[in-house]
Amino acid sequence: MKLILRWFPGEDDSVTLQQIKQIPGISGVATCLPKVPVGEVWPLEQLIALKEEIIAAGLEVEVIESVNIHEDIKKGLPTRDQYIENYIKTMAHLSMIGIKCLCYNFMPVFDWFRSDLHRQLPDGSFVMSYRHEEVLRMNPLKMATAMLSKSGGYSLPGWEEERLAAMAADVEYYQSITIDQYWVNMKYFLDVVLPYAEKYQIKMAIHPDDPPWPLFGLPKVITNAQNLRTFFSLNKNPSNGLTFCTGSLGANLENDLPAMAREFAAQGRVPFVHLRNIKRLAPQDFDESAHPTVYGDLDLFAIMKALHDSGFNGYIRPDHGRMIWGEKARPGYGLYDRALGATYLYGLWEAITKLKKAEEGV
Ligand code: CS2
Ligand code: MN
Repeated sequence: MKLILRWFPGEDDSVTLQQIKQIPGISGVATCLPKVPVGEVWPLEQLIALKEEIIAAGLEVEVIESVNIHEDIKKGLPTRDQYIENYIKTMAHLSMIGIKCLCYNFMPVFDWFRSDLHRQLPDGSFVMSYRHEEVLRMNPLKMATAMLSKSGGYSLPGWEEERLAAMAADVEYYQSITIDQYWVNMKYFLDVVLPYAEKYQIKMAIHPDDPPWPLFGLPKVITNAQNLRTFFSLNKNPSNGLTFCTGSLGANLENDLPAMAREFAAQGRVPFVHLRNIKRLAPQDFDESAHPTVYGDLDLFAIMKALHDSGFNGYIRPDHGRMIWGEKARPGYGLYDRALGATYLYGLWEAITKLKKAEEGV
């Protein structure tokens, strides 16, 4: 298991590599080239420079989060082939700098979203929260504008400017296609890309839909165990994997996360894990809470144990953190609470490993 942190290059992060290096147990970062427009090839020179910067700070870079998928691929338009070709070229470049895991998502139109990026709790900390009724009262564009206006000047991952312009038309388009068609579009992408992933020794790791339920008539598919089984049946290539994001999958009350972690990790389908906790206030309302089990509804210990028992040997990162100690940073991606989360996760892993060894009498 390798514990990593997400980091954004090019002065687009309040957190420095030097600070990350000082967090106990962290071996490297998950990163990206946020300025390359979605659908274009990631230039090799920029990737080499990025790697050099990270290595110089004493950290590894083996995970990319994310190379986002052009909307035409998700829509299944004839123009998708050119974007898939670009995606494969990007993968070739990533393999040249030693990337082993590529996180991406197949969420239509927009990435994760919350109704509030800055909700204060009684202890003074700020969390991101989701209230379903509030979201239903907004239209997608209003929601996007609200999200971006609260991002503190940082780019929001998955909320690229060029996507927003076409948002209304995109939402309408997806309302006109069936969920079955969406699966077909996903399979088309996987069938072309996965043989290359295997050749380049890159594990693809799809991120679940966040939140994991239908909204605005958009197709949401990476949401529960049954749909994940469908996803893996689309293409059995060993490079076809999942980013097991507890905060995303865990928002759905019916998802039994330790059981899901066990099932998919035992099949070798989990190269990457995002660990965070959520506190549910109603079936579809939640706050993103501090990482330890006691602060939320997810049993982080049981999830880690399930991964450990299943021989998990991939990358783990603490996911979104709260904003504490007066920190100003990109929503969800400050230093302090993610560092606390990382230390907690590191401790859980050490305890599980040592207890097992003791039980086995090693
Ligand atoms: C988010 C996403 O929940 C999360 O991890 O920060 O931006 C996530 O990185 C992407 O959806 C992965 O493609
Ligand atoms: Mn996540």
